Amino acid sequence: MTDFVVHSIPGSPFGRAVLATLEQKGATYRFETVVPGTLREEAHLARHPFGRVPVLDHGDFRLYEVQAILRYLDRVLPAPALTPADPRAAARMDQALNISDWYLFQGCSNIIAFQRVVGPRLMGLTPDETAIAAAMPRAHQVFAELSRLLGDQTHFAGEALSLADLMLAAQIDFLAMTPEWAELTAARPNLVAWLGRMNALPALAATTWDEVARMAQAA
Ligand SMILES: N[C@@H](CCC(=O)N[C@@H](CS)C(=O)NCC(=O)O)C(=O)O
Repeated sequence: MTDFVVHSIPGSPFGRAVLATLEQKGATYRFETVVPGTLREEAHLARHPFGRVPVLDHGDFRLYEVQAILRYLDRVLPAPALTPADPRAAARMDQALNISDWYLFQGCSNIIAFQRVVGPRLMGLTPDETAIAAAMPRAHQVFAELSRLLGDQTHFAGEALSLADLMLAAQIDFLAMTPEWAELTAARPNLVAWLGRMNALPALAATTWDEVARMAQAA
């Protein structure tokens, strides 16, 4: 019996960040599928007034917005800690989380990963090459900055895994499935090595699109 319920869509990178955090904490949870196309319907708007996923239920407490969910999980499930104790390392974690939301997702992966992976797989769409090409300068800017911030550290907030790594890995793993990945990382081998370390984590292996689709079927 678990009191964590994650409402999401298999394939959602935001949903994966939440699931990977629960896995990393060793928590048990239940996955509830939100059917794509029903996000603006009353039943889902009652969970999330902005019609997005994921939503977390913890007993009678309901929460949406991934950063809030991740920090909440790190407080109620304190081990292993996923927020550095050092204020500067914690600030780097927060910075990386916001880069993920504001610059990596918006205008970069919501275009490139959508056009290359999500649209074709979920909706049978043909990638819009013009939109992808227009997003590449932004993608290079974001990858250059992420590479600079990571430097020769093993993780974004230093030497320990943090919430930022789980969020960024969930987003960046999608871009790694696109042909643009080679160009974006050609001069940034530290990002390739970091993603390799992330994907070796059981928490990320347990939350790939296919694994989450299996969870959805089993529910
Ligand atoms: N700021 C939101 C973003 C969540 C988000 O954009 N989720 C995507 C799925 S990965 C979504 O619900 N998209 C549906 C839509 O835009 O209609 C959060 O942090 O939870």
